Amino acid sequence: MLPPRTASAKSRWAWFARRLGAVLGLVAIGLVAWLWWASVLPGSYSALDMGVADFGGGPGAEAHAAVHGHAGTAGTDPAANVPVAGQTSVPDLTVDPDRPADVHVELIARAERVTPAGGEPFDGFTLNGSTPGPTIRANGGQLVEVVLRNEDVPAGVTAHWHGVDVPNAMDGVAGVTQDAVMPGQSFTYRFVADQIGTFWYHAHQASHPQVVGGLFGTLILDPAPETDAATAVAGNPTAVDAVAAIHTYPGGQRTINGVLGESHQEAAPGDVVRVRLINTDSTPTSAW
Ligand SMILES: [Cu+2]
Repeated sequence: MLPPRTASAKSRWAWFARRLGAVLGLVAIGLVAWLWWASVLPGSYSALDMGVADFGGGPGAEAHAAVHGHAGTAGTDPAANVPVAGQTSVPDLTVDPDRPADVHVELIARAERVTPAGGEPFDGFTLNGSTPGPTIRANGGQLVEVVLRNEDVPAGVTAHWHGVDVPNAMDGVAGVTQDAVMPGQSFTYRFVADQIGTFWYHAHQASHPQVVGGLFGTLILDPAPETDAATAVAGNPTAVDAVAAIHTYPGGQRTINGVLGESHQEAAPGDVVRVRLINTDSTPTSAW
């Protein structure tokens, strides 16, 4: 639209100035909107795609960056895994490889149709054919060795020991402390049970679908028989030691140890009952 022909030169100039201001304002808003949009997180993200390596600024960082000059595959390319003075590579943070295992467990991860007891089937995951996976038990001071084999979980798997301080290479964080264990591969976890208590383990690769879908189990670390803690437990005998892993499977199926609804634990009057309650969901839960 043009300014009215009868308008004076001055008002014509004001008319153009107003429109120019409006156009520049729109351009500025568009630029800000584009910058905002370009800065948001990507629509998809894979933990396998490690992006640009950040070597920090500590001693040897520049040499390390030079050795691992390529981004994104540090630790996966044996030729690039060259030790640098003053630095320790995560895969080297392990327990003594020569120490024999006290507890040895094999876990086989599969993608399959799962029907929890009393529930509805869904496309989920199992460890050794069931979910939850087997309960792993060890005594304080024992070396726990778990071989995790991925039979056919397409996205790959890992095992993370929830709440347990393990050597960093054993922490099971795909893309950070190890690569995901892809179908046909295996990874051996070894750690010493230095903490006593009730823990659990779960997949830490594509964690949301995998943990919800069944890749988890419980880990019970008991006091070593000769310790004060063991004496305290012995002095207060526990007649029943029950594990209650609470988990919500797809479709909102609330379970205890993989079974829908109420679970009952028998005990005689006067018995001391220990219930190891584990919430394996990522939301708070009520228990009574
Ligand atoms: Cu966890």
